[in-house]
Amino acid sequence: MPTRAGRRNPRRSPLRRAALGAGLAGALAAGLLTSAAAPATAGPTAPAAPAAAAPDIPIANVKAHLSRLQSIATGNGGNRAHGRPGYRASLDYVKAALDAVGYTTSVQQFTSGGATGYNLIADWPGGDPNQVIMAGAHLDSVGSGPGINDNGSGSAAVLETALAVARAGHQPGKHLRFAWWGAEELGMVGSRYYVNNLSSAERSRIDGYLNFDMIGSPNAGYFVYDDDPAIEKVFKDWFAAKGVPTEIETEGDGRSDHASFKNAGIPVGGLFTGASRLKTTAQARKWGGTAGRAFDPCYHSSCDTTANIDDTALDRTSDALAHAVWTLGAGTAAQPGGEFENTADVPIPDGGSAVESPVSVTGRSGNAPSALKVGVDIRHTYRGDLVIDLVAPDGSVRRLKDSDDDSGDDVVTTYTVDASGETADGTWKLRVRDVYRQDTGYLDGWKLTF
Ligand code: DTR
Ligand code: CA
Ligand code: ZN
Ligand code: ZN
Repeated sequence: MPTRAGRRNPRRSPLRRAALGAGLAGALAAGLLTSAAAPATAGPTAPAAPAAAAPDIPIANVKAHLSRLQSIATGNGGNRAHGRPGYRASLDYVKAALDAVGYTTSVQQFTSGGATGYNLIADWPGGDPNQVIMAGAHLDSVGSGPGINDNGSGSAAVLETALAVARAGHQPGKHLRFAWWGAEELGMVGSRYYVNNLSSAERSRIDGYLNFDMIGSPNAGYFVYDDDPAIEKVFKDWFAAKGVPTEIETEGDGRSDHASFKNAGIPVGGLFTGASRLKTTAQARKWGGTAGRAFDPCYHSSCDTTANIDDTALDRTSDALAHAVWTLGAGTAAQPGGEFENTADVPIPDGGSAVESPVSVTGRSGNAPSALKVGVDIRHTYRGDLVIDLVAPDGSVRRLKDSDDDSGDDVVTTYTVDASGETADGTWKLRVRDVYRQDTGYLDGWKLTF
């Protein structure tokens, strides 16, 4: 085993090394040190955390996205329609915002009406890949206008919720996927293409799809899709808690992208603030606005611009959207927060073979997070001698630290690794090796925090 040539730590006197050796020997004699400690069976030390509450979605951010979509339409012939440059420019805007904050995005291409169409799919790393919650909105407009309420409103609210997930570093039990559909105005073409191209296994992993098409109507009503009861309840309870009455959406079937998922047997839900139907007197009494006037008088018209939005409606529906994503994404059993540690001391052979310290993780469903914390506490007189690896339950190895010339003492730090590809439950190991002679130490303990 190599010995470091001429790079001894000046602070490292023979006396200091001898004292440490005696310390280790003394600890061994007292039975405090074991070579491969039995896996720590300490479960989550934190109480099972209730599902975290969704953050408020800033309406200013949502409206900033609408302004960008308006500019895109203005700069591309006045619309963002399928097959026109304004649509692809809209998709590029949304994709860039998501790529910038760590989403895994993909653009799915299809053809309709002789023109190329595109869906944008954005996966938030982590969560149980076998339990997927999707939220989506069609991004295309009709050819006659910029489509800011129909459906910039849904697109912007879904985008801002996805960005809020990233801002929060949110790690739900389920896997979150967001989608922006092409060619909805031609008959839900993009979403149907997506669902039809899922394998049956992929389809079975989608626990629910939430649709948001026209959620900022200027003469708004508050309609909740009358489809999956559990999803419907999440929305209705949220509005009830805010003192906002809702009605079930009776016209919705087949009228937007949720139909593509419902037809495949996937539970669906969503929100709608109304299109060309007229608001009744009774509805005006409970919601405000104007009776005898369409919920959105600019439906499919050139006047569907940024002026065609009711801020209160869009703020409420955006917050309800985020609430549903946080609530439905939490997973069936609220994931216990959780620290799993092994505090047994393990001596590290000087210039010798690697040692391992196991931790048994239990009680977690699905995969580990994309930001798994690995707390390490090693006492050593020359930390540059040390190579440290995290070994997942399936045996895959992640390098936490390489050897180097750092002559300092000890390694007391927390590493963050993307372990979202690993199942959480199982025996994880910290593997430590001292690759140079003359200095030695021991693993004092280590901890995984989910
Ligand atoms: N077809 C949608 C607008 C629409 C009409 N009724 C509903 C009900 C639920 C969602 C959407 C709609 C469009 O023009 O995009
Ligand atoms: Ca808000
Ligand atoms: Zn439309
Ligand atoms: Zn629409």
